[in-house]
Amino acid sequence: MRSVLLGVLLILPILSGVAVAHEPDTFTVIVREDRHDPSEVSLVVNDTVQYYNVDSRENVTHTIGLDLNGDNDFDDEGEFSSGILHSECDWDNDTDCRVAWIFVINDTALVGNYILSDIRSDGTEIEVRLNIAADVHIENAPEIGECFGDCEEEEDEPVMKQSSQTDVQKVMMLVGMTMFGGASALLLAMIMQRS
Ligand SMILES: [Ca+2]
Ligand SMILES: [Ca+2]
Repeated sequence: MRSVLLGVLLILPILSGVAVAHEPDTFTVIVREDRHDPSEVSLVVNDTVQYYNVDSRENVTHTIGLDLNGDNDFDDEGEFSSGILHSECDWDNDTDCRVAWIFVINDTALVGNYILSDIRSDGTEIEVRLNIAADVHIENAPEIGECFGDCEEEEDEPVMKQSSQTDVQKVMMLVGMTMFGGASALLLAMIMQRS
């Protein structure tokens, strides 16, 4: 019994560790004429964030990215961007046209809190936030002992079964003896009555 309990105690933290492990999520940001919905996204490595441009003003495009040196473009060292986002595309004639930036966070080097810029083609600009955290797993789960599994159970259980069988046998014997005693007394009483 103790070993079974020990086994359960060992398994529980592992199960909860699995439960805590992160499933990749996808976050969607709607890029509007005047703002992003939402204006701040917090996610972890292996998640995806997608920025959809729904600003349908004619000839206005958006480019979202990290402008580290503030020179209003995204081509300097350590910078990244969506590329130009249109509100609609004619993919038959322009296969490179994009309405969305699907940013897969697949590198732990991206961990950090960013202030991104959305630079519009009309010269205006807003700042939005993207917070990328490390995907923290429970790494210090209890060590799996040598006796993980059923190595001890077999030693204890037969002993328990044996002792419970013995108890049943004892009870049966007691019942049998009581019945035998009762029958004997009855027989004796009948014999005495006759004589
Ligand atoms: Ca720049
Ligand atoms: Ca530059």
